[in-house]
Amino acid sequence: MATGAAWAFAREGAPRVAATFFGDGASEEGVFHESLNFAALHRLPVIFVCENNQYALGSPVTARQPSGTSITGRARGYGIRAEQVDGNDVQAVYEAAHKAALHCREGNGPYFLELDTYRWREHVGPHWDHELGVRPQDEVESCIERCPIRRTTQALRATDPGIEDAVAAWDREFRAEVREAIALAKASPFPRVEDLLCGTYENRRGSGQCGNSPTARRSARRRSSAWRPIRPSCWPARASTTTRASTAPRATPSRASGPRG
Ligand SMILES: Cc1ncc(C[n+]2csc(CCOP(=O)(O)OP(=O)(O)O)c2C)c(N)n1
Ligand SMILES: [Mg+2]
Repeated sequence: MATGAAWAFAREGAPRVAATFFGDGASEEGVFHESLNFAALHRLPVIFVCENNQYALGSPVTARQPSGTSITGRARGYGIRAEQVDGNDVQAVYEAAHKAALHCREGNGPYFLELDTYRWREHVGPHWDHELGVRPQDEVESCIERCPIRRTTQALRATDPGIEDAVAAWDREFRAEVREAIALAKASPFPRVEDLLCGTYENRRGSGQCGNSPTARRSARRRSSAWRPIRPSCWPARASTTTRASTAPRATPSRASGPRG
């Protein structure tokens, strides 16, 4: 999508840069290579940011990619300027991102950043997974030592000892924000099946409305002539389909069957 957006910027001569963020596992998808090739060929203003947290689900990068190779190296193979950065060093990431944006704005084509970091917990959810044998506990502990928030806080303290009050205020503010987000999520209803494709296809009006609103219904009618999204079998049948399908029970999303990734 970012490559497409960058193509549009380039065609329209817009002074804009697209950026896309994805994992080390995502870099093994075919579309990754297609996008890099296309962006390099057309010198598109797009920054590819790979957050390499060393795992895809519970599978380490060393078990998935040949030794002696790197994701940055693969990007360079397409002739793209690419840099591997300590992703847990906020200042280094800032400087690399600045350089990447400048490179794109000056019409030099795409830029690739591989940010080395680490995922402390399981792929989806709040639990530790080293007890399940996914990875060794000492690996997790040594990576926690590199916590980017702690490192940045220490760096700020070193330059300005008077920053302590501000740090404590940020801590309170962010913890309150997370608590509120959790409370809001728990109090919210599950999304409706009708909203499954919300945001998947272009909403020409850009209203951002989903589901069963008059605007969404109008835009769905307009879309239906141009796009034919695959209807998942759990969807309620359309009135015009066969008797068997139209009497099929309507699927109700539940926690157990909700999307996991
Ligand atoms: C196109 C596609 N292929 C496969 C999956 C299944 N899947 C979900 S997450 C995941 C691993 C992603 O790894 P990574 O990009 O490193 O993300 P992380 O696990 O670090 O969050 C896979 C294979 C998917 N959701 N979509
Ligand atoms: Mg990953």
